[in-house]
Amino acid sequence: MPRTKQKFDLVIAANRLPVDRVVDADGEVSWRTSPGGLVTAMESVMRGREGAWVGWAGEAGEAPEPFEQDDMFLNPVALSEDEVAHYYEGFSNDTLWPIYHDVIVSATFHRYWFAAYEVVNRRFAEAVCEVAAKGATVWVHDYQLQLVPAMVREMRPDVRIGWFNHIPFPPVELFAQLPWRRAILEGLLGADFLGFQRVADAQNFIRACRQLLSLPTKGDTVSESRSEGARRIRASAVPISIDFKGLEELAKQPGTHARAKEIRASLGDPETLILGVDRLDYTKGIGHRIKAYGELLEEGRVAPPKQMFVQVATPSRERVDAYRDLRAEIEGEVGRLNGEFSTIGAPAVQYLHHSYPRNEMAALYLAADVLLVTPLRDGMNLVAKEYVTCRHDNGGALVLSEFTGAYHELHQAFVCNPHDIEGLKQTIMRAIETPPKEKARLMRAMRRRVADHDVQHWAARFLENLAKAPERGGV
Ligand code: ADQ
Repeated sequence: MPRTKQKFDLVIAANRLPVDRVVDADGEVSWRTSPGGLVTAMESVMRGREGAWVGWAGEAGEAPEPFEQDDMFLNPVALSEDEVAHYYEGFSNDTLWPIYHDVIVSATFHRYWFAAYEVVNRRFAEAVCEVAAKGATVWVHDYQLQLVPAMVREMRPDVRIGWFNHIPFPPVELFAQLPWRRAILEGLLGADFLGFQRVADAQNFIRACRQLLSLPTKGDTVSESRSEGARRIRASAVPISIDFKGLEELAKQPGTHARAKEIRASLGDPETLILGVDRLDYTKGIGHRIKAYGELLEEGRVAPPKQMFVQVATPSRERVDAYRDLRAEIEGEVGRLNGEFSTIGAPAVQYLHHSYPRNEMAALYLAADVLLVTPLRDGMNLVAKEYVTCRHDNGGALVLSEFTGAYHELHQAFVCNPHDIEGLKQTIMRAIETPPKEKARLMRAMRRRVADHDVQHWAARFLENLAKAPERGGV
């Protein structure tokens, strides 16, 4: 039985709905829109259209009834406890995530995880079809939903289907390890347009279709013939961004400036405040960064309280073994450095395992003289873009790994290879020591790039490409 008769021209499908459930003191349940970039981007494209969002509400068990929130229709998908463990923590985060991030940790393969992934993807596809108007545009997000495009196409050949990958797409040599590689490629080929963060990601996908499915490819398109006729599918780079205007505005508020000052003061007004902000994930290169910083401390090239290092590590995926191990490893190393190099009132590494509201993040960015972004592999890395957006004073310096999507846009960063500890140490020192005038020039150029290519531009560009596929979109 369909739970709703309402139909929409634009349907978004993502693992999570853009809302969090909140229960007030009287036990009253309500929903709060989560302040992500994706929501802002979707708000901009949904203006003037009838839009719906399909996703999981974040708690195992029965799904809430469809509801409206901030002018968006939300169609929740249910996940049982087992499905959360097998589809989400298992296949998505312990099979696909490592394979798609260069196998930094080894991937785990279980047939029953993939079985759950298929079941859940079908449930998402059905929830999409339930709310899609005739000829609607369907935009599927990310690696958790790679089978959805073909499933939707099978049920609803009338709709236009796009998929965007927020994470890298691996080289075929790594992708080929997946026992379910064929099913995944065929799932994705149900789309009209596939968007990736980097040109290399799109090329990896095209190469996988050619080598593993023996399909003809030409430039950025793959040709596929089914009984219903031949189709051409386009795959290209549409790098994601952030809400530049919204975040810059927040960073300009006097309250944010006052808080940034307060943060510096509470750290003893160091000469240089160095910051790291990441989800606690093994892809982010937090260990490499701490190793490099530890050696700089040992060599006396940095020392508290003159240089202070703040590492914010957001709790993440704590039920997956590799993440528990990583946390223990990072916290052990931070403890060792603090035992050795802290002085009373001045820790060598100030480590914060918390989530913060957006205004606190903006204040941290404003307070930091150097931001360290050192992933071993990262689809884009929005933290880098957020930092330059907040630096409307043209202050600060960005150290950026060449293994991020952001590296392909932010050419004026202090670029590093995080595996090269010696090189990373030198880059950190350069970021600290480069004269402010030169740093301001670099920052200005990076800010221009993000301002011109914000998240609203990204969403419009994706939809334009989807509308024109298999031809190129003009935006
Ligand atoms: P993530 O791997 O989560 O995203 P990232 O792009 O850096 O990585 O985004 C993290 C977001 O979380 C940022 O908006 C940041 O401000 C926020 N955040 C981090 N720490 C926080 C904290 N302690 N408190 C509050 N907020 C915090 C995936 C891919 C990326 C890709 C994005 C978007 O892995 O490569 O850039 O999707 O496509």
